[in-house]
Amino acid sequence: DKPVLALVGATGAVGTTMINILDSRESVPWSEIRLIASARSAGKVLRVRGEDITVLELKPEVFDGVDIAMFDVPDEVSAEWAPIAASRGAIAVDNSGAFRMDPDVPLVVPEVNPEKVTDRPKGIISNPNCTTLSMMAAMGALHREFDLQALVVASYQAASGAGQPGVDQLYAEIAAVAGKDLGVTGGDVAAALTAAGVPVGSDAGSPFPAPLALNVVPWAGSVKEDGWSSEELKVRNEARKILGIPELKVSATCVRVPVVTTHALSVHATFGREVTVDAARKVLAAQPSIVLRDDPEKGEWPTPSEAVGGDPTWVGRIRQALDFPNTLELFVCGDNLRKGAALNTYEVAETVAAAG
Ligand code: 2RA
Repeated sequence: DKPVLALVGATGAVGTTMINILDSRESVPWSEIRLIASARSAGKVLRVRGEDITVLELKPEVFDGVDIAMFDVPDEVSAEWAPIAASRGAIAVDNSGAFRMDPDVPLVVPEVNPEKVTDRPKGIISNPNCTTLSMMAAMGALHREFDLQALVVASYQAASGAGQPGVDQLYAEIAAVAGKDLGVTGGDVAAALTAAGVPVGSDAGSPFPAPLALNVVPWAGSVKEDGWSSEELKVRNEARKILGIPELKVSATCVRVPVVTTHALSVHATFGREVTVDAARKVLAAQPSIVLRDDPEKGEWPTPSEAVGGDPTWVGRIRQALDFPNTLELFVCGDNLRKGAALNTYEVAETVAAAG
């Protein structure tokens, strides 16, 4: 019999993208798709693959008969409910941060470590953070060929990484400054936002600690030791776990930019084996989930606005670092709601289903 799939968090930003992905699949391996959300959203009717489905309230019984339950909910909701789903016999594929670094929970990117889906003692599989995930297909392919040793990464993260509130905030900020001549300096954006009644800073209720319109903010996530952000540590720890290189040297700086959706990363990658730009291009071009867009003379490189809404990771600006042997510079763009979240979660669910 075909398995039963559940989607927990069906009405959120990632849940909505998940339904788009289900709709766009030519065929699906599920006998039933169950939509689950908090009491507030329960009872809503959503159309999935041409069928109206009523959203069920998150309760232990809704997992009865479910084979695979995808979770797109906050960390604390996953921490409580993924084990409940597992205790009811479902395999939970969780997109929160609750279990990613748990040694008994695999952290899976199907292009990199699909074999890990069967190694799940807790009945839970984790999906990586969207920032890490945006570069994993590319780095996994390059690692297989050239033996990755070190990564220095700067992210350019979109507002929707902070969910629907992040999207709403960026649009409100853009509306507040649009059509205004703030002068050659760009003026005092914070003052312009405050004057327009748009909150500035976390204390005022913005998902961002500083104005994002006409600005970049070198911060994402929460404060960790020694000045690091949680987001930067996730890039390091998750990259090591997914690639299976516990000693991988990683240093990241995570930056929020005024882009609605699609994270970009500037990557400085050092390899143990000799690598050339041509060899790297060949490896990347052979990956079905990667679009190579790398012809600077023709003005071709990846940008978030081209990558958004699609499944592939876009890679370009591949250069041999001038002063670092066996080191490449590259620029990667990936839709943080699709491959960065919903798509990878769904691909993990498909991989679990295919593994039986
Ligand atoms: C962000 N990576 O972009 C986070 C979301 N998971 O804020």
